[in-house]
Amino acid sequence: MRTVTFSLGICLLLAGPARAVAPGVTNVQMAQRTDGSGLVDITYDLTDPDSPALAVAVRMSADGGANWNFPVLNLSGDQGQGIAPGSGRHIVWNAGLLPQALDLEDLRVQVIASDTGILHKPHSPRNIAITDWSAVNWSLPANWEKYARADVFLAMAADLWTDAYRNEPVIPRIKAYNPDVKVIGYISAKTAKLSGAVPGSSAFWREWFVATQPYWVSTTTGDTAQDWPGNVIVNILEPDCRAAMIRTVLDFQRGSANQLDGILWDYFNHSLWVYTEMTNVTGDPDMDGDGIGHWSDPDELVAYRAAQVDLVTALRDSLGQGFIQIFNGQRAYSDSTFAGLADGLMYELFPTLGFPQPNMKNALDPAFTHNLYAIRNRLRTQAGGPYIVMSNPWRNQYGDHNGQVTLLQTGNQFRVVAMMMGGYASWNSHDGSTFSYTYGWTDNDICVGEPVGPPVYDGNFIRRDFQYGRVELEWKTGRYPDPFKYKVWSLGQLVEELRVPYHFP
Ligand SMILES: [Ca+2]
Ligand SMILES: [Ca+2]
Repeated sequence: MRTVTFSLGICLLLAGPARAVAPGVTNVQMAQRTDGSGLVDITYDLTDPDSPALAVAVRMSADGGANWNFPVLNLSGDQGQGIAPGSGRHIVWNAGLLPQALDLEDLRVQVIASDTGILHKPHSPRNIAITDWSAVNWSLPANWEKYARADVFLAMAADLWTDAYRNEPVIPRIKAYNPDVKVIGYISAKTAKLSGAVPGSSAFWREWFVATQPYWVSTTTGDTAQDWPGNVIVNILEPDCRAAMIRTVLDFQRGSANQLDGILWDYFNHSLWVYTEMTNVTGDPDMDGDGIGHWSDPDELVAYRAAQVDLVTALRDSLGQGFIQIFNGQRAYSDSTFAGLADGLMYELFPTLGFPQPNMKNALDPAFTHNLYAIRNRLRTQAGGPYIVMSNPWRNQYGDHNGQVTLLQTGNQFRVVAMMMGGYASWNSHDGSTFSYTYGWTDNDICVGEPVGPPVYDGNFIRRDFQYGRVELEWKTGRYPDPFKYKVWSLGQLVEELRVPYHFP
């Protein structure tokens, strides 16, 4: 006997910023049929005078509306894409299909409509990051709503702060859809772009170029040091250089309509990293000017690492304890003292940097010193963190014995890791371009509520239970890109499985 009890249905009108007419949802009702079918009818009225078709998603709360994280499964009818406005729209929830009986005193429902095609389905735990460093058109209202879906958004600070958007409140518009999203801006921790030499280029990179130009690093042969074509290395060993960098960040953070929640420092390694294929620069960087190249100069390396600490501390002194600082780069992956300065870490080629082979297995191995659980415990919490973001722009293609190639969603794989250790999985569009960080989204929004305990290890298996479901991981090679099989269950129903070569649903 399955019992489903409802006390209340409420509606949500998703208030959008000024634009064309936003959709309206009213008169939301939910009623269980009394014929023993286990079917539940959800009805609502949908208005939008200037949009013929809307995207409609449903959310539910089992705790009186405190959290909208109750799984929404087995819906049919007027939900999804292409729903025409009208009264008496009708969704059928086949609760009777669930393998697990429900006994809910106070289940509430929200119907959320979008006229830009975004389905605001629930995802819980809140562990979705979006990394997008491409040139996003922030004039498009559809993009405000699209990026608002993430819990953490790693944006390009220079784009949000550039002339076109400096006075346009893009971040407030994103937050009108999701006040909880953290918008983190990419900042270079060690270089300036030569493109900033041109007045009229990006306002941020222009000011950054001018402010740091007196502190460019020379090589042992007198060349201008670059770590990547078009990126000159600036001398963070110089206190005035660090001050110029911080001042530039403050200028834009305070002078822009777009106030970031934090920045991503790109990046902090134990020593400089320079792209080895670069042919137009001779010699090694020499930051302290003693004629000894960076990597052969122990004093310089010590000073370089101390300068990183000073950079982070100076920004915290300026913008406060609550301003998020996420570190990219390998130093914090293994330097626990340095990690203690960070609110979050980014693994931009997860899990291939920082974890020895088998890399994915070591990332989740409590016996490996720098495993993700240990690292998470080293980070600051004063700014709402820790935020550990796992990203990877590489495509994960599985070729089976018949030569059939399947593109796996790496974000879905990383989400399993994020669910185990309380991190953030980043999806990528995998548009095929090399090394591009672009918006991707899961093909399967998962909702299992909050974790109810730590992961449980048993041989080759790891399991973690959540309020409304569980995740189960079974090791294969432990090596990315084919480290493990997994299953995710929600209300007793299998909602996602990776069992190469199958990908379900
Ligand atoms: Ca509309
Ligand atoms: Ca030197």
